Amino acid sequence: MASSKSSPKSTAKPSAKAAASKSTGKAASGRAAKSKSSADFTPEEEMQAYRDMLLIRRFEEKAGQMYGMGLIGGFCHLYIGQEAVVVGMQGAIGEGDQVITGYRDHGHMLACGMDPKGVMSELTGREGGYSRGKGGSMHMFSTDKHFYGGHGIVGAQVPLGTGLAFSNKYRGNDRVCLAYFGDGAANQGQVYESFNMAELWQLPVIYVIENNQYAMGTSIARASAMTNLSKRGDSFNIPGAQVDGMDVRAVRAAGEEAVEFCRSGKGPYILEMKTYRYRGHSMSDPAKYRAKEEVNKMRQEHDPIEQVRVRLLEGKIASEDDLKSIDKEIRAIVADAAEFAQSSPEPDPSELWTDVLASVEG
Ligand SMILES: Cc1ncc(C[n+]2csc(CCOP(=O)(O)OP(=O)(O)O)c2C)c(N)n1
Ligand SMILES: [Mg+2]
Repeated sequence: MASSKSSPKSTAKPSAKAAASKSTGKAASGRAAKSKSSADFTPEEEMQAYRDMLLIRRFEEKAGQMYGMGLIGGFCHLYIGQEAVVVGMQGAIGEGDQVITGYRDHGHMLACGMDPKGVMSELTGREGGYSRGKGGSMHMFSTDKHFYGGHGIVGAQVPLGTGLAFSNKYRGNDRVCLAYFGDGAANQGQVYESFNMAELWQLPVIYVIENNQYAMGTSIARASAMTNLSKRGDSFNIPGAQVDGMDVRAVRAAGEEAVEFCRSGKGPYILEMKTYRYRGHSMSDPAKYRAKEEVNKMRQEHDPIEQVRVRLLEGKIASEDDLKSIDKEIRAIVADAAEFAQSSPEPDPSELWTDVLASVEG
């Protein structure tokens, strides 16, 4: 359902206590009242964005730590640095809209409102995980939260997301699908087959390209003949925009425009989010292909969470103490998730035979 944009901009500044009481341990998915100009956030929206991005950051830091301790096996791709993209986009969509992405997916799940305990225990391969411990980092789903994975094959989620948009159109609901993929995936053939069909059939899909500048160890400049990814839909007549993906307000504003376009039946839209990942491609990547100074510069000058923190403090929306207590509260949520993920039992061997085939009703 389209988010309401008619609510007047609130001037009330929430107390840290009021803001703290909103915490559920899940990043908020639906949105309440929105500011008039979507590039501006109300104080409540700033607080919520801060909280939602911080939950993802702290969760990922903990996952990295647990991986280092041998508690998480297999692949694990952290989202640290890119938090503003999912939090901003989640603020632009409404209840029932779908999300699908690749393997760098923990942030997307938390932004969709999935339980940190269920995500963390999937990482540790335990029964309490979203795929009952059988999927791991790259294979988690929650149809309740309209999250469709979690896909390890680069670009595979793009035709699947296009299919979700097709189902929306076929069923005549007004839902929009966000199909996220990376700058590396943007060079995949299946992406362009999807673009063609989406435009031909005017499907309600937003292709959110998370351009974090690297595909494993290869920079976009080395791998792409045309680096303005927002124009990759030109030959299909799909409109696109480049967005500062480190600024949650810019992301939500661009997201709202794209959502309005798609929901009104005008077909697909491309958003290129210019973002950056602070960690290596996966936990086994020492990231020797880029200078430490490059990473430090992004962290110091463009960090998405720090930007909101400064606005909260300078606008006197929150004090240092308020922010410290939010951090403490979020660390506790993540610690609980980590504890649950280590105490949940491993799946029973009989589970090897379940969830292999799906039964289709009717
Ligand atoms: C079809 C396919 N080819 C290659 C790989 C190996 N691979 C995994 S991630 C990756 C890089 C993708 O980079 P990008 O799309 O920019 O996403 P990011 O990791 O930066 O989020 C590659 C080549 C794969 N998983 N699937
Ligand atoms: Mg990339």
